[in-house]
Amino acid sequence: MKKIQSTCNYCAIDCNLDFYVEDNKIVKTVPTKGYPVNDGFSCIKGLSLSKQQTTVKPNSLPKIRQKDGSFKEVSWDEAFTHVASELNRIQAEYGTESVAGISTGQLTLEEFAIFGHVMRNYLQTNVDGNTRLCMATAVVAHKQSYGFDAPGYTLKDLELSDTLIFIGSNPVVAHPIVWGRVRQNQVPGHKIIVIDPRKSETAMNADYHYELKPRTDLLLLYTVAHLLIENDYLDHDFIREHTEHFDEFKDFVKTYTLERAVDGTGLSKEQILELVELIHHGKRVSFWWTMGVNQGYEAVRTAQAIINLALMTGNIGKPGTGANSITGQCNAMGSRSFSNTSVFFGGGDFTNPARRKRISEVLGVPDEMLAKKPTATYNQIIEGINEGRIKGLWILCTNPRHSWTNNETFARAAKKLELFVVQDIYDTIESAEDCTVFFPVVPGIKKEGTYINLERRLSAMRPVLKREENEISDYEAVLGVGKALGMGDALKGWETPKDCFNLMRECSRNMPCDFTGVTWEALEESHGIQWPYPEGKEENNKEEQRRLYSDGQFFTPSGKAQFVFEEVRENPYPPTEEFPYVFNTGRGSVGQWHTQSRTKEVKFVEDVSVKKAYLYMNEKLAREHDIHWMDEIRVYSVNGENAVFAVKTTDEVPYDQLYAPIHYVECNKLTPSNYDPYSKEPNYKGATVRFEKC
Ligand SMILES: Nc1nc2c(c(=O)[nH]1)N[C@H]1C(S)=C(S)[C@@H](COP(=O)(O)OP(=O)(O)OC[C@H]3O[C@@H](n4cnc5c(=O)[nH]c(N)nc54)[C@H](O)[C@@H]3O)O[C@H]1N2
Ligand SMILES: Nc1nc2c(c(=O)[nH]1)N[C@H]1C(S)=C(S)[C@@H](COP(=O)(O)OP(=O)(O)OC[C@H]3O[C@@H](n4cnc5c(=O)[nH]c(N)nc54)[C@H](O)[C@@H]3O)O[C@H]1N2
Ligand code: SF4
Ligand SMILES: [Mo]
Repeated sequence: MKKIQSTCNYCAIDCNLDFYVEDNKIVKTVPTKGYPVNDGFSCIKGLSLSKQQTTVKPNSLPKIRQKDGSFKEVSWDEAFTHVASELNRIQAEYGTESVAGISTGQLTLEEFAIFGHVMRNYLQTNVDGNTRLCMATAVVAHKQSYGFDAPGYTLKDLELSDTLIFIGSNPVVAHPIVWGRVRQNQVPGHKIIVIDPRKSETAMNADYHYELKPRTDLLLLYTVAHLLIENDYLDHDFIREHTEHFDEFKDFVKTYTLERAVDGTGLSKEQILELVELIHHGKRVSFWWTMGVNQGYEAVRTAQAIINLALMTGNIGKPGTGANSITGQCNAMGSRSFSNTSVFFGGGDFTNPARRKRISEVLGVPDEMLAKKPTATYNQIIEGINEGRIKGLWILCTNPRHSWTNNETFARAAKKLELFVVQDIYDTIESAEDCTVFFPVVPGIKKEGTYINLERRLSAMRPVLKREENEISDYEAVLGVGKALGMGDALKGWETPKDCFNLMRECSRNMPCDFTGVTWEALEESHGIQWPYPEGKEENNKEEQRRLYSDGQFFTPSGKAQFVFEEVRENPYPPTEEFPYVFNTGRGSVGQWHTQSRTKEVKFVEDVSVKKAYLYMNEKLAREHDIHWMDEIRVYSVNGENAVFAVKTTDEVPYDQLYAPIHYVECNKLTPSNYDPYSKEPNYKGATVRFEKC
């Protein structure tokens, strides 16, 4: 029996697991002991990775749709030639930007890097990622406030903090290892505080739950800032030495009075004052935010309002502190700096001449071949298809027919495409229904590459199982199309994932995410390595759990963090007589993963999962409408669509909200085409609806 250590490719924790293999079958999966992230623990999804060995069809070949609508299986070479010639044809006929890609935060660093090289550099077109649906808000907030997209914390901070504040974050369900680390917190009297408009599983386990009205976080956070200032609960030295624009911020928050916040958030005066005191009395206060913050119409400013609280109280860069964005997908952190979508590989602007020169040298291609501007955003790509400007789309490792906001707009778009390549490990996903080409690729357990987790830790994915005939990886599929496009020397140095890793490593040199001290081999069987880890400075970075900003230095030109703020906006979808209920959406259970393509295969999960779309409704509201457990209702959304859901009644969701798990395609039928103005992340948790009993 062989033991192979690899990385779980579901959530952003990136647990490491030891796979025991016999006759090319996984016989046992054991969470890696001593691994600094999950140390011998994991959740059901990681433990069930082995289940995918039987469900992905062996020996499958790519398929091309024929004129009569049927599919024909072809060789990989034929498929590569077909896709390359269609990409060329469409660009020649309709213009360079008439083809686009949608990438992901769930592939390896090397896979989305090569996709970025082929599409963004060589074809000079647009590729956005499903990370737009998830982390874009945190990225923009970090860049503006810190000067680089660099979350500073390490998971150890969860154990060292005496005041942990979770805002729009439900780790009990979504990040079980984060919650496990909270449970290991030994600081006497430590307090867990949750800000969430419903009693989430995390709120149920917290010491304090502030059940504010949906979408009123920014108002609350500015008010808290105002009260901290009024009471002089500030770290003046930190503000003076390490931040800019505090005085303007101080003036700005003056109008955010307690009365205004009580009225807007629905919290009581006492609750808001209590929260202010909790922050003040904490010696090590940490703020943790996830999708309740990122997915909103004023999301970037809300994330920055959290950062502002940490800055003004000096709760940053020290053990157990920080304004900490929790990442969603296994390699969302990697995709943010290495997918070539909104920044160059390793970070830096497409318009910076020095950065262009450096990247062109490392990649060995002329400057003209490098991407010239950040990508068109996800919503612009879908709109572009629906408006007839984009005719070709290639998606990999994401299922937008289900997950995209107002998802009927994607369904319409898919039907308009002349070329629609879907690259996935299942041909049964909703997005594949209208594809013109399907690329079946192997799952994580059969491939190699690098992941970066939520605390900037690189870890190695290594093949656990050998591949069968015709089985290829995402990397090889993209490389195959690149070669068929005639990229020639532009693919020199990209031959294998390891070669690509070395290119990316060079691209990171002297950037905040510098990992030039990490080698492909050193990552294997390792404890993972957090960036930064520059070559020649390995000695300084020996500690296994490191945080950024301990010297108070940020990545802005002045080295100081920025207070960024703006007046609260009007809610685009306030509850009205016609649409009185807020349609809140999010994760349903620890076992279910997004669009369920993968976790449907796991018997332990499937056996306890509801088979049809459902939502949670307050008991009193249900009684008033004579609705009983699992009765069906039709829900009408402000976006003009409607869908049927079964009802689970509960007191954990307030009277004026419905909570729908995202694991059913009906959920995003009802979410709006509405985005944060800066990050363009969808306002997924803010639609309003009405309903009637079926
Ligand atoms: N089991 C499982 N785990 C997962 C995933 C999965 O699909 N399944 N997905 C992974 C991914 S990619 C991500 S991004 C993360 C997401 O992780 P989380 O963001 O923690 O999960 P969500 O359920 O989307 O949303 C968190 C909370 O936001 C709250 N919320 C809604 N509106 C508001 C508001 O206006 N203000 C505040 N303060 N809160 C609000 C919701 O009630 C919900 O409890 O989970 C990751 N982990
Ligand atoms: N209403 C609402 N909608 C949301 C959210 C919300 O909170 N509310 N959350 C949003 C967030 S945060 C996210 S991250 C998105 C997630 O949305 P998606 O990315 O669309 O969801 P997944 O189901 O993770 O899709 C991943 C796909 O990759 C495939 N896959 C798995 N492994 C591999 C592989 O190795 N190679 C390839 N090529 N394919 C593979 C899977 O079969 C699956 O089809 O959903 C977003 N949608
Ligand atoms: S899904 Fe997340 S918490 Fe669960 S095993 Fe995988 S990495 Fe760990
Ligand atoms: Mo996500």
